[in-house]
Amino acid sequence: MATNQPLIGIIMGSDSDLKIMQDAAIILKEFDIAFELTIVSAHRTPKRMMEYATTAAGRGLKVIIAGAGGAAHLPGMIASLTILPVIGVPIKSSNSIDGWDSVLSILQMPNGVPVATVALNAAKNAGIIAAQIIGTFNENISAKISDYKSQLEKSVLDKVKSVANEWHNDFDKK
Ligand code: RP5
Repeated sequence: MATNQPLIGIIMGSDSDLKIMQDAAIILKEFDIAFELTIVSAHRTPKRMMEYATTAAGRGLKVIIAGAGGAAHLPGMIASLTILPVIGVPIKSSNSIDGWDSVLSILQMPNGVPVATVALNAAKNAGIIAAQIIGTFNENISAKISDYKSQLEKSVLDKVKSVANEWHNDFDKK
């Protein structure tokens, strides 16, 4: 990408979330999209959370990816404080009972304050959605997403071939 200005903010409630949230960063690097990554805790640093959310759009961010576990209030509170789209990543963390607590805390937002919630621990998918949003106004990025999807398709079709070679399947004889 031509600019180093971060377009996506990746935030998480604790450094213990990083092993999951780094997947968002890795895929954004693959797409060559500038991002910033930091810890913002809704419960332990509420003033920092307020400042982060209320300055995000003005600092040039276009999307925020927020991950948290357990009583996972960070994505929803960030969404309440900014006009930017917020993608929530529920994390099965040390204080999470089984992951459902994180999923429901992030998913069940009230009308008017949505958080686009991905699957449990699915930070990679959060990164892909964020890239797709950037791709709506950046042709360079949308071309990269298109290539990524073609690669996904090819990798499955390669597996189809190898399965067909080993196992009889009329569907693949055409
Ligand atoms: C949440 O509590 C964080 O997002 C993290 O998932 C969880 C546990 O945090 P630590 O106790 O590991 O710092 O707020």
